[in-house]
Amino acid sequence: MRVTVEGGRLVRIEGVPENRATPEGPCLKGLAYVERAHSPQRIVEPLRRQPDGSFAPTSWDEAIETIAVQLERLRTAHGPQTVLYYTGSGTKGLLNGCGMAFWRLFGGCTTTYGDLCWPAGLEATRLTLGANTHNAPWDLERARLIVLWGKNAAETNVHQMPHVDRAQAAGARVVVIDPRRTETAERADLLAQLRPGTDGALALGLGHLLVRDGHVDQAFIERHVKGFAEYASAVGEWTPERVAAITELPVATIEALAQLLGTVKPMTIVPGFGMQRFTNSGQSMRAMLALCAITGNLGRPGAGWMYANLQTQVFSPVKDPIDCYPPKPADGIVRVSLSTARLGRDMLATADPPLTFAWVERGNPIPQNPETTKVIEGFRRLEFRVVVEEFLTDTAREADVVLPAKNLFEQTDVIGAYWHPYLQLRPKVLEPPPGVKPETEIYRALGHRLGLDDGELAAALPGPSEASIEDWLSAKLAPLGISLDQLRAGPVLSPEFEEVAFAGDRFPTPSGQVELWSDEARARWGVPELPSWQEPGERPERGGRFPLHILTPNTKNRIHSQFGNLDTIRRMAPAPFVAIHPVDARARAVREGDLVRVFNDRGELRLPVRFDHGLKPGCVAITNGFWLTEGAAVNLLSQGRETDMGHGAAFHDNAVQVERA
Ligand SMILES: Nc1nc2c(c(=O)[nH]1)N[C@H]1C(S)=C(S)[C@@H](COP(=O)(O)OP(=O)(O)OC[C@H]3O[C@@H](n4cnc5c(=O)[nH]c(N)nc54)[C@H](O)[C@@H]3O)O[C@H]1N2
Ligand SMILES: Nc1nc2c(c(=O)[nH]1)N[C@H]1C(S)=C(S)[C@@H](COP(=O)(O)OP(=O)(O)OC[C@H]3O[C@@H](n4cnc5c(=O)[nH]c(N)nc54)[C@H](O)[C@@H]3O)O[C@H]1N2
Ligand SMILES: [Mo]
Repeated sequence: MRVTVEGGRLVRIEGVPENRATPEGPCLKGLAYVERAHSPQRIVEPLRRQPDGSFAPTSWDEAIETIAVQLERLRTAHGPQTVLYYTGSGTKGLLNGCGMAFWRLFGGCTTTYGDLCWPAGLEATRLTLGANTHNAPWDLERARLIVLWGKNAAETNVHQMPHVDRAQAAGARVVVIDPRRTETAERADLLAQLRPGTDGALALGLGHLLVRDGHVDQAFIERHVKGFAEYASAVGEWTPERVAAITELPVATIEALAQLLGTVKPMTIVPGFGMQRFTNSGQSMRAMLALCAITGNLGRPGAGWMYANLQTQVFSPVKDPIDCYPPKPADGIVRVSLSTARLGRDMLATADPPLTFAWVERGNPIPQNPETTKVIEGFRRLEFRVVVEEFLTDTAREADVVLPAKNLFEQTDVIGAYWHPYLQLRPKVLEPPPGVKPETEIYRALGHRLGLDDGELAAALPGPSEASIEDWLSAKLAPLGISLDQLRAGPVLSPEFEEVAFAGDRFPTPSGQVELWSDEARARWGVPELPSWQEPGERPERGGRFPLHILTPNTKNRIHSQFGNLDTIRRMAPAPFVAIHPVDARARAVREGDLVRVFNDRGELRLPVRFDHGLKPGCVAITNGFWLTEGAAVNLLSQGRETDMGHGAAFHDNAVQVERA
């Protein structure tokens, strides 16, 4: 982003054409930072909870003193691992991730493993291809067939759409596979609205047809694919008729899809994150990935699997998935023992030592993690809670002390990406409001008060000056051969950047081949060595108590629980609603605009209905990220359940009923 500051205020945000992936500039949310940076709702001083439950401003000295007294008391009583250090996916960055260094100096802490976002797909990809990397974003323009599978790029990856458009203008076909008719689907030549959670079955059925019709790349398979013979025999039972019955897609649609996949090359599959939020989704992603392998659509321009690009995650543990798995080799300091997907339940069950203190930073776990009720219970059970936040979120409202957070314009950092291959400098362009300190300064102040070793503290965290921060960043970047001066000049391609991933057909798996057969899948996750499909854990039953499938996708108007509080966004998306197909509404005597209860045994939401003729009947949809205070925290309905691999969260394995309120 190129930002213009006038008189200490942000006045304009534009694109940076040097970043070839995002030249058009920001979406609505990016533009809304003009409002957000100076929002009157921002927390601009520490807040202390009062006996009556309200918050009152307090000084930094008092806030640090209060927190330090609690930390010392609870560490003495239970040891340092009584502290839960929880971070989410709010602003990321090389420096922004420095908190763990503080907690190590404190003596240790407890933290989470897994992730809310993408791990089932990451692990499926790693098992199959050996690494999570993909062709350059703009390479998509060379595809002749683009399959947007459970991905709504028009809302969640807006910068991908110009590449899709240009490919399409050059004659490419576009397929969308999604239970909802999304904005992305408006571009599609073919939309397959399958039953949620059945993607694995569809993929195995497509494999069946590709093998049956000889639409496979024998030369590629012989040299580079492990387990094809076993796979070809396993897909034998996945006939179009059986797959149609499972997916609720017409046989003709399945045949048409297979015809496209088998005959149009090069093909890129762009799988999203939505379809890997099920208990069966790692295996489903492996089944989908097999389609690239058997058609030879890997390691070629315009071809491949565009899921996640970790090329720029040069300083994140996600690079090494082993890091995200429990049990972590015990270093006696950090206990990595809570499943992010089961945060509430695991907080309540933790013993030896029990959790008594939480520090939350860059995340809003109460509405965003599964099973909101349990997460609230987990937080309320603690003796003391600190939340570092820009706004009074649902999680901040549970705190004993809220510390104000700087925003991304107020401290220099280096950032990577999920999808594009650039590392970028994010220089400080605004002074934080007078009462706001960046996390580094919060930790330094707390460290001094706790009597942590000055030298160690100084080695772990930079000082407040720009020079100190730049030295710190430079030291971290040096091993990568990147300098701050280079980054100052503009976006820098990651040293790991490849225009075409897996070019030369080198796959860093144990066998060096694409592994349709993976011994590690069985050994690590207890799933079959070959891709397979089984029903998701929670299946809506027609005629049962909870017959509807609830989807909680992302929206162009927010990033998860962020931005919804701004006027700019409110104008576009004033209030939450539940989308329902008129057929399902009529069966419940519900009219457009009626207030309904959306509920299951875990919770209930009361929302107005909006008809959506483009939704697959049997599904309802509420975008995730609304706050409890807005009455639409969707995770009141979900259960803390992990995906079959990678310790992701199976948000979409979730059945509900809808009734007039
Ligand atoms: N505007 C905006 N952009 C974002 C975000 C945001 O909050 N707002 N969040 C960012 C983050 S952290 C993430 S993880 C990504 C996520 O972005 P996406 O990958 O697009 O993920 P979702 O929106 O969760 O789901 C995408 C689609 O999957 C569909 N879907 C649900 N269940 C199934 C299924 O069983 N099968 C199939 N085939 N499709 C299914 C949903 O209907 C939805 O349209 O977006 C990123 N970009
Ligand atoms: N039901 C359902 N639930 C979902 C999903 C879904 O599809 N369905 N999607 C999941 C996914 S993919 C994700 S990634 C998660 C996201 O969930 P979270 O990781 O909790 O992320 P956000 O909701 O974006 O909240 C981030 C918070 O960090 C704060 N913040 C931003 N920058 C900073 C900073 O520099 N310092 C500090 N201290 N705070 C900062 C913001 O104000 C914001 O309140 O939600 C997950 N939850
Ligand atoms: Mo995410």
